[in-house]
Amino acid sequence: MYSLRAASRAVSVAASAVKLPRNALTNCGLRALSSSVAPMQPANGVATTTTATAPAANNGSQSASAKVLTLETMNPHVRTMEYAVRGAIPIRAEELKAQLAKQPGSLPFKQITACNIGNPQQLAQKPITFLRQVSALMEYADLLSPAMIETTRKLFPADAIERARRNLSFVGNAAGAYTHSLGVYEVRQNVARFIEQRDGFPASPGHICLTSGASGAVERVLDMLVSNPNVGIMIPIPQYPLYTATLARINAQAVPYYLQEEHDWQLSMADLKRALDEARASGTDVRALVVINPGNPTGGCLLESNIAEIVRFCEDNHLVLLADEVYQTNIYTETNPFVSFKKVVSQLQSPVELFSFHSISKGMIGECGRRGGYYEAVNIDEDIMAQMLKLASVSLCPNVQGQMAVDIMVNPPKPGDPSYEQYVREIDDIFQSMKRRAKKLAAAFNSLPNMTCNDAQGAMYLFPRVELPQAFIDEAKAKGQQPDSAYCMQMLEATGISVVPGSGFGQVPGTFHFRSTFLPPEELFDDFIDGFKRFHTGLIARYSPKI
Ligand code: DCS
Repeated sequence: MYSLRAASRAVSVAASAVKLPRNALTNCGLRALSSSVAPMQPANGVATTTTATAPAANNGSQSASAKVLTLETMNPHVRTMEYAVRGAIPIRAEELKAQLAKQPGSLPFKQITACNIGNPQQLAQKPITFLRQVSALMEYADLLSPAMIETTRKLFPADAIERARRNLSFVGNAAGAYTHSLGVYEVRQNVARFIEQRDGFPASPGHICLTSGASGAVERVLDMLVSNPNVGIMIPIPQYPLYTATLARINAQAVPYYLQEEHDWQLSMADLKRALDEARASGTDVRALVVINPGNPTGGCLLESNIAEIVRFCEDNHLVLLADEVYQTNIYTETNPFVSFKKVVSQLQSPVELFSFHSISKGMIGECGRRGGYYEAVNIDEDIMAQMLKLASVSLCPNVQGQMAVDIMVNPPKPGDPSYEQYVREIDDIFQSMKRRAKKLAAAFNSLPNMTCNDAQGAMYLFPRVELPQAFIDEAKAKGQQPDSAYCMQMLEATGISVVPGSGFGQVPGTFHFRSTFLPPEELFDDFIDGFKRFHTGLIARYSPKI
């Protein structure tokens, strides 16, 4: 079994054993976050020596008990990968959670507050009723049979019943069967209509591919782009570590550009140019630019004028544009409304090759575990589209319930439908609550000594900057720990709050951040903030020079 301790060990070994793709990344503080806080430990209770297991039949010259698959023999690119969102701190949080379950009262807090991941339903966000009604009916289609339909009508609104019937007809009345590898055609048609209505420009189902979450979509596009280890992909710093992890796994170069913390994490064209020029001058074959808008972990939302500059930049510099737009409905600012890259590319009639990504995990839908998402391919060569279909077909199809949730996200109940009002109310309640929580947490962070935080214009996270006292930094370094990781680990041990150190996303060297979601339930928010404040002010007081 894959124990927590083994997982923790894997993270720390990965972190300490290998380098990230290019030194540039270590220059932006994106490196081993976990080795510093989860030093390799013997696995208690787990047989670690091969003598403990029965020797396998082996006619080779190796010792009979030697494993074929070891840290030394495994794929080094997988070993290199790091993914801090589920790194050493969340792994320790799982251990503490298990301890609390076994021995309540044994820790200075009552529960673990998982602010390390944008996983709203884990923190008690209610699922959207219509989505679950349709899913339930599709899962147990007997409820739609003549024998049961009268009872079903008493429990489900007519439009949910109708939608389930229609969606089942798209999949041959078999929700458990494989679909087309690009996803159900009718769902892709609805995605195309949604994009057309959002942007005012045509979209085609033939250019849409449904995927198991946006993660699958991003990985597939990166797989297509990277043909040799010298290929570079420009990524923002700070970034969502799916990008660095995937680039490490497929052995490509991450070319970092910096977002500007002092300007609400906006993207600087000057820094894009600097990063591209430097990478190309050093021989890297830079092929694509990733933009995350709204930003993770920053929450920054790009202005339309900036998006247009980015499109022109890609055109001028022969770069494919990857627009990660999974937070497109999580926008809390009036000044920076969401504008899609597809819209701007269409407005400019740009020939730039664009992939844009969306997901059911975010927004107000929050159905992370259903694994639904899509990408739209714009201006992509038809031969490449055929290759992408082949690539998709190897994984057979994205999971069906994820596809159906995409369908509801892009084609929700309409005015006049029985479920319309409830749907709109549920979405709006979640949205307003997220907006309040975003403001409240940023205000709390900004009220504290040694801490500054930009408001979240969008997404689900805050990325505050912490001025760690020199004595704390020195102490962490003396123990071989990264200071931001040590800070986050101490926060977890003192409060049960699990966040991710800034080094997991990348940050300007010498600065320290952490990422926290603002997803804890509103009724627990004051306690959550109080716990954090006590921890932070206590730590700052303990380590600051006494005057
Ligand atoms: N892109 C961005 C910017 C994300 O933040 C995430 C998930 C994804 C893609 C992938 O999402 P799905 O595969 O679920 O569609 N964000 C992770 C995070 O930082 N917290 O939660 C998950």
